[in-house]
Amino acid sequence: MSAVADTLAPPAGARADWTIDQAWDRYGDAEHRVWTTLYERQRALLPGRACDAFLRGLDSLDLHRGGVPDFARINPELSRLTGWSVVAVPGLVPDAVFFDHLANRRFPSGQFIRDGGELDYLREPDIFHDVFGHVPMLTDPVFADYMQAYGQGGLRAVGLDRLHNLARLYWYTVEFGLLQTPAGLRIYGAGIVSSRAESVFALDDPSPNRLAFDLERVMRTPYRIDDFQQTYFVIPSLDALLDATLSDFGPLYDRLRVAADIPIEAVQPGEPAFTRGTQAYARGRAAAVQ
Ligand code: HBI
Ligand code: FE
Repeated sequence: MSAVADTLAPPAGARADWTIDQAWDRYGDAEHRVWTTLYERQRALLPGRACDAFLRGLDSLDLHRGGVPDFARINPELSRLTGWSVVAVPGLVPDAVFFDHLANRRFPSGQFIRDGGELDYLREPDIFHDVFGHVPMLTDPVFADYMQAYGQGGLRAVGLDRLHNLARLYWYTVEFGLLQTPAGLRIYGAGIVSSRAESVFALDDPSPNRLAFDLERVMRTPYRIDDFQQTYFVIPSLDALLDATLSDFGPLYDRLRVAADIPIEAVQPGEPAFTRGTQAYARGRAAAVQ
């Protein structure tokens, strides 16, 4: 077995594609209560904050009924809408495995749910982040196509050393993306929409930058994994996001090989900015840890 194959070996109990059974009937009352608490908090907060596609998806999948969603119950509707299905995995899976699932319209979701005592802090994506945060957008045909195109692009990039650039594209769109609408900026990113505090911070706080989405700019910009983002990128439409990924990345990758990263809090001269952030939040947090 080659070294790469060994590192791709799934954990005990998981199938070769790293999927496991959701075992929905093994969730206890406490876990169902955590889901319902988190769901009701976000459902009350998100109208006027989450984009229409997200809210429509949330309602069409009926994610409020019966606590932790049973994939066997939501997959038929999700598949009917866009051909996607949710599969359970033990946790983060290797990039190549992750991209292969996306390229085949399978969204890998954590099977565990966070503890009731840590509703707001999350080390690793749990089923609330994955199913409440990511799955409703997969009911939108354009976003569903984007996520598959992203997976296909990831599989192509696995051989190149561009994975960190692709991870930034995922982070600043799928996880922390904002959408421009006639009614103002709206959230489509799963990391924001599944977080009570960041659902407010990302739209209302003067601290972060809110910049116009540009594929190359995003791929040159590092991101935070431990705190609110210092910069959010705004797409003009889901179609524009899909179009950006349908271009040939070859020339882009050649430019990225010699392009320096752009500092996480920078606003480039002349670049379109909805908000030039104060970065007061990030500076306050940095000062607090010294
Ligand atoms: N695995 N289960 C899971 N969920 C993710 O979001 C995930 C992953 N593996 C890799 C990965 N994300 C990153 O490579 C992407 O952010 C690009
Ligand atoms: Fe996620």
